[in-house]
Amino acid sequence: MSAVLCERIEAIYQQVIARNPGEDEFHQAVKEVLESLGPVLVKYPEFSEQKIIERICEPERQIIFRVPWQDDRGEVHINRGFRVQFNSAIGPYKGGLRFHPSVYLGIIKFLGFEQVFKNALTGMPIGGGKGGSDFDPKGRSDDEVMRFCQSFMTELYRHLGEYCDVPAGDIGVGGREIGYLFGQYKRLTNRYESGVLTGKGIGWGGSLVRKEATGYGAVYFVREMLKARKSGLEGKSCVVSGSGNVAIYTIEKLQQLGAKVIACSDSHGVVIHERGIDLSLVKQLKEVERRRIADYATRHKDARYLAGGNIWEIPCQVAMPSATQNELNGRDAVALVKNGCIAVGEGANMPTTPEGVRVFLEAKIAFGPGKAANAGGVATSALEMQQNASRDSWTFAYTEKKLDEIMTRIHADTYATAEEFGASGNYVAGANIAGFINVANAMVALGLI
Ligand code: NDP
Ligand code: 2IT
Repeated sequence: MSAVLCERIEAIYQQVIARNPGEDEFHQAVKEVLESLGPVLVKYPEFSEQKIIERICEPERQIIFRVPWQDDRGEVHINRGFRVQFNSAIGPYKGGLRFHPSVYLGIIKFLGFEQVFKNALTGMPIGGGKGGSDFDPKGRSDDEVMRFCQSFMTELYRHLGEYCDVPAGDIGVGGREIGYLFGQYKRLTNRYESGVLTGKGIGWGGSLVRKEATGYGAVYFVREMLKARKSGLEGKSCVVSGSGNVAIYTIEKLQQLGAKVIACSDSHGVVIHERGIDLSLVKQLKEVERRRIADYATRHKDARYLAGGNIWEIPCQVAMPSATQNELNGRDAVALVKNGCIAVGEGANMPTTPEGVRVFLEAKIAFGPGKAANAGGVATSALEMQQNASRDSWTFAYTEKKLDEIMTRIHADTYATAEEFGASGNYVAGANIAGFINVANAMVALGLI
């Protein structure tokens, strides 16, 4: 890359920092993509002329709103709601909603930015967006969660639509929340508009495999990375961080493909079970009882629980960070590589810090970045939209096969793109470049809008 080009990209990055002060996660996500784009600008000068990078870093629309609600004792609470409609060049805005106390604009913007490229990689006609709230669902009753969701949707509904913006779940938003949100949307609009939300229940417009899709898809991506290295998942020891939606179905598919998962976690600690994680117990604790993972060890006497423990210190061959952003740092990456880890697949969004990513790339282990590895969730959301549009519903086997084909193709595309742009084996570069080119071409074609 020429010095002039480097300077130009650095200047764009500095402008992003200046225009979006204090939004560290957003800066981090932008930097990682911009670092890959030098060779793209050399090949496609029209992207520079049209200022595509500058435009892609600026969301098309950002909505911030008050969400008042009452708890079961009648006390009034005020939360903040967000929806960042980042880019609609290739389809309606599409991306999840996150309910977690750590949510602020910088988190939603980093997630929305990632979503733009991830969605483009799926090959489906979906633009990028993300939303959520600093509401903490932990310890709240179903009634409280319902009242919150109804209040949240009472403002958000006017910005949504199957041809405009289609939210889904993310941290703290699963089937229960999507139900309450869809119910309120339906009531406010007097329309049974199934395609306005994805992750719906089976029986009211949902798709089979959507619940499993992110985790299953991440495992398919790792399977493909290992295949490219003439290896496979059979018999591999794995650790999976988190114990939410993505982690649970990552563990399920790893086990189905003959791997052995020895540890998982939640925000309080890590559970280690050398003879293999008992997934039905994790599902019971997390999906049914909504309890802490610590309870796992009280029910299995040969399992160990480490309060506040670090899951990345456990020796394994495959690591799948599936909890949250920046949960795996440079030191953790060094420990994993030293202990013999050969593959990392990011089920979560941006779980590895930039130092961690550098360690993995330098060690030349198979590293699948979230944009590519966790795209199975949103891809299956797009399959749900297809079923809604055609008023059809597909079988589990048919839908899962489509998911597998999509993940296999994303792997092939990111691998080939990395090769083409002189970054052989680097899926970070491959994913950033392939996703960017798809969106940038559409933006050029649509003119200056
Ligand atoms: P869930 O809410 O179902 O589960 C989240 C899990 O991560 C829980 O075990 C939670 O522990 C843990 N976690 C969350 N925040 C933190 C934190 N700050 N520190 C430590 N642990 C934390 O969410 P999902 O499984 O849906 O999402 C997990 C990740 O996957 C996120 O990064 C999300 O953006 C990403 N993702 C999700 C997709 C989806 O379809 N759901 C699609 C693509 C990516 P605890 O219960 O203790 O908080
Ligand atoms: O990060 C993600 O891709 C998601 N949370 C899923 C988004 C979606 O619209 O299914």
